[in-house]
Amino acid sequence: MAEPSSRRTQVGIVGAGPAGLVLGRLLDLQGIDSVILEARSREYVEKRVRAGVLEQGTVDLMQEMGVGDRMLAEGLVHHGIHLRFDRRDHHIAFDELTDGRGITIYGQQEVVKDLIAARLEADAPLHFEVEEVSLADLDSEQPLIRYRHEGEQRELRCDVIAGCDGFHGVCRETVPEGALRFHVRDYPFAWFGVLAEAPPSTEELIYCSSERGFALHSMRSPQLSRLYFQCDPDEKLEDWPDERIWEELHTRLEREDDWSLTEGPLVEKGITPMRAFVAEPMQYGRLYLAGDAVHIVPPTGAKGLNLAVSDVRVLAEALGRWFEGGDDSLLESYSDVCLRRVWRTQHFSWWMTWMLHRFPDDEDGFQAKLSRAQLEYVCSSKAAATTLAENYVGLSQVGSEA
Ligand code: FAS
Ligand code: PHB
Repeated sequence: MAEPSSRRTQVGIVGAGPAGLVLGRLLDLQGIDSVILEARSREYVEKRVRAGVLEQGTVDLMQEMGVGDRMLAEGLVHHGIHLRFDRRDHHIAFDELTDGRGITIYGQQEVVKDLIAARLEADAPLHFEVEEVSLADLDSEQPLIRYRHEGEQRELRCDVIAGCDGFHGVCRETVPEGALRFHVRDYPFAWFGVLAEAPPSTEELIYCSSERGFALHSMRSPQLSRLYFQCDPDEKLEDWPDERIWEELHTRLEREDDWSLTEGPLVEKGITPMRAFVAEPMQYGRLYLAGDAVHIVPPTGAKGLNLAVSDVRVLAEALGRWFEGGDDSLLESYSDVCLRRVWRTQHFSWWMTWMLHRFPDDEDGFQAKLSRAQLEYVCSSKAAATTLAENYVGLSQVGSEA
């Protein structure tokens, strides 16, 4: 068998989702070599419909990285959200509660497209459709990535490896058994998500708690609505014809006045399980895990993508200090620094989820009463509303974060 072709780089990055691509860009801007290896095709990753909300910090970083022009032109800047219950709306005004911070609606696939374009324009290595990725020598000073690409077996020697390959990737699985601790919560429901060719029926997102369960009216553009509703985790797409989907959304999102939800052709449907997951620590030897590869948050807080970006901001700064001046202090504390924000985000996502969803095992309605009390408190107290607002737009600092 032919010898595998081998080369080396400073940082081997597995995965070209938001985590891998932002890390690659941040390293490139510091003159640090990296190679990104992605299992899927470029077309697939640029079409994958996922997150939609960018925190202020993510928006600012996109601009600092020189990839924010299309986001600024096409993204929808929002200054608040609506909480809807008892068929009435309560506006949470982010700008008034957080010295002017807001969010931008800009699909994850658009972020991915912009970052891929910048990577290819910089002529930095990004290989799609790689196969059989495996890692070795993680506790050495020259960890190794083996993979197949274009029919050829290859080896990539690195100074460090960044595991940015998502929840189902290989990197976390490569860490020897017993070296990681896992924290898991599976929620007793999922989200049924649709993308509709219909102008949004609201200027800003509507998070709705109804007797039949949670519903969310989001969007992607003035022509595209993104909608979700809470469903059983074992729901099947084939049991939901378009008519039934719209009927459920109309029922849950109903408002006491003549507001109505505009329908349109459904161009994407999917069921996303609701789970919370954290692996600790987020590093092993010369492997650093980031994004969904090491944590999953329920999407109620719109945090998944933003948390992935927060991880790699820390990692890029740590690698810069180490390659530049040999200072490995931030690399040593990478996991501790990131986990403070990870757990703050887990708490906020859990808090939003229990406040807005119906729990199937809540026979005596005790949980529903607590959720209602919390909703009413958030809608009547500036202090409570500020808690939601500052977490939703993204905290600039968490605890004693460096
Ligand atoms: P990603 O999963 O995005 O990227 C990992 C990349 O690694 C993928 O491109 C994958 O193909 C690649 N990969 C995997 N295994 C590999 C291997 N062996 N070799 C090479 N490459 C490999 N978050 C929100 O905030 N709001 C939402 O509405 C929302 N909806 C979601 C819906 C779904 C179905 C899913 C799965 C997630 C959703 N999320 C949402 C969370 C999502 O946005 C993630 O937080 C975000 O994609 C995290 O980015 P990464 O960590 O880069 O992981
Ligand atoms: C989305 O637009 O996809 C979205 C918005 C807010 C969330 C989750 C998803 O909390």
